[in-house]
Amino acid sequence: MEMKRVIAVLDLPPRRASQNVRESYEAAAKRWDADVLWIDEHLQPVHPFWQKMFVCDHVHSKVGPSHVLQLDNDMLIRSDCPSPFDLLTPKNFGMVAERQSANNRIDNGGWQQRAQEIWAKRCAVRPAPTWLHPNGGLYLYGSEMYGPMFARIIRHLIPTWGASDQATDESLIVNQLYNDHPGYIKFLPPDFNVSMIYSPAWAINPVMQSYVYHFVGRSKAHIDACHWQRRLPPELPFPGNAQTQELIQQWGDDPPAQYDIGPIFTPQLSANLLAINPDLIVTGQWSDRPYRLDRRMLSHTVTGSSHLVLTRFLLQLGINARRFRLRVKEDINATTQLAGT
Ligand SMILES: [Mn+2]
Repeated sequence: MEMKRVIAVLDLPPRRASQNVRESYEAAAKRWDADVLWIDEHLQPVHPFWQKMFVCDHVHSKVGPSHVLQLDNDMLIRSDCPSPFDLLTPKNFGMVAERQSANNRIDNGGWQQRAQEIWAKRCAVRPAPTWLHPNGGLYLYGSEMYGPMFARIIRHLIPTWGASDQATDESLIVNQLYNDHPGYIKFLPPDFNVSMIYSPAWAINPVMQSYVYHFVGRSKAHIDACHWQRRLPPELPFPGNAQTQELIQQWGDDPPAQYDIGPIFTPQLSANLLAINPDLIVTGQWSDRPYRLDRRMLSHTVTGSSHLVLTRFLLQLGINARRFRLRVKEDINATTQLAGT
């Protein structure tokens, strides 16, 4: 028999989940053959970061051995999001990397390193490598395999006086995982937990451009306005882009695997196409030779600022830039290079 699948959500006052969050989780559970367990009473009289460590055992004792998707209550799941339960077995511990913004440090230092080292010292374990730091909104694990690991984390509660600083749950979990089950840490695609604090342009747009949004910190203000249900035809993050409308008409139910936008300028067309076609690869052409450039690039050529157009274009695609391929045209005689193929 297949193991039970449970979406477990700590939903504590005073910050209960809003209506659209509830509906999007319930709809996802239905599609994924899972149950949602809303935990609306405190599991222990400790900080909510520490209560996250008690969720595994709570689910196990209420439901039995389960494949658990532990979610924060400030996320939205788009109605076409595939099942993360199908991507990993219950023996794996699945999470999404905290590292999500090219404007932040992407080396192995920074506050994550400091946080993991401080918690490692407090708990007398080895600190996990910085780049393993997860975004704490989503964890996917089997309750049987990881119950004992969470129990070992909970043993640190009293000796550390229940400290709740330094990315508490993320650091505690990643350090313990690294010490106990290093071979079982698996990263889900970033689509499964896109931090809205690192994607401010996505946060204020009501049309979701990926599968799971996490409204961290200040970005929570935008959660109520966000549309998790896809419509027919699909809503566009940039509805004013006529070229997208034409392509949607043309493609119908059968979009191509790849589409070329020609010279890179503004991101609206690419952003639209990538947002509504989760498997589409978009290609585009770039050159820093003035005579190869789109006419709209004239002022950037004159002012020597053409690099800003490319940088901005890629940044605005967010994590969907993974599905963008840059064609670089060096000059008239050079062969077209298609990166990644
Ligand atoms: Mn959260």
